[in-house]
Amino acid sequence: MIVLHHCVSARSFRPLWMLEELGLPYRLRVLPFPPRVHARPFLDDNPLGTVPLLEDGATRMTESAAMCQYLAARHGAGQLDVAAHDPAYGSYLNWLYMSDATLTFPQTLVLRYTHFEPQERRQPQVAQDYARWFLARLRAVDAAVQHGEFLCAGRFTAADVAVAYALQLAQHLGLDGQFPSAVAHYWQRLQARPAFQRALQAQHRAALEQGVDPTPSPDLRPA
Ligand SMILES: N[C@@H](CCC(=O)N[C@@H](CS)C(=O)NCC(=O)O)C(=O)O
Repeated sequence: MIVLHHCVSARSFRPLWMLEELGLPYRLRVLPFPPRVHARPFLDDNPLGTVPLLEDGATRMTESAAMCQYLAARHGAGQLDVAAHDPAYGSYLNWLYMSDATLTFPQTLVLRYTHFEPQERRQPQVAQDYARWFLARLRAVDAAVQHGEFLCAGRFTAADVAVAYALQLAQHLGLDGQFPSAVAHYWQRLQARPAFQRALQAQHRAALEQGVDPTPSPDLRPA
């Protein structure tokens, strides 16, 4: 049984949505955010204290985009994967890696320096600069979805799941109003997928059952 350690609407939403898309059995362990403060024993499972942590037998992974690639390749029966011999393979990998390194990363600075740091350590200029940086990087997504429904291979793949989390986070940060219209439509199409909706419901239900605040992690504000 795959075990996914998760915080509500954190990057671990990527593998959660993948598990729902692929219809795989899994156990969802919801942790309060951030686990390194509110769930100290989790540091024994993942010394980084970050989510996601995915356990699949002896396999343990801590990078969300890599998990999307792994689940598609190992458990997807070709469904959400792009094979190495496919002409779209390079593009597929590029989107997977871009999803976190280029699209989510700048937003974490926005979140941190607007909301998570104590008042005296907040940096509005840093937040503004990295919000602009993220929106500029969205040009790549915009160009890709101007003429196609999905990012690569002419179909929905794990790369769409990985990139979508950057759009989801941007929505929590209130940046979605600045999405170019093709990106806004792409984001709407993704949210309409039944597996996306099931993943939202699964995290809410599991949080309540496990006594964790179901507020999305990016919306939490330290006291
Ligand atoms: N590159 C990693 C980043 C993991 C990460 O930083 N996760 C955040 C949640 S989105 C986290 O757990 N933060 C808590 C902390 O840094 O203590 C990935 O894509 O999975």
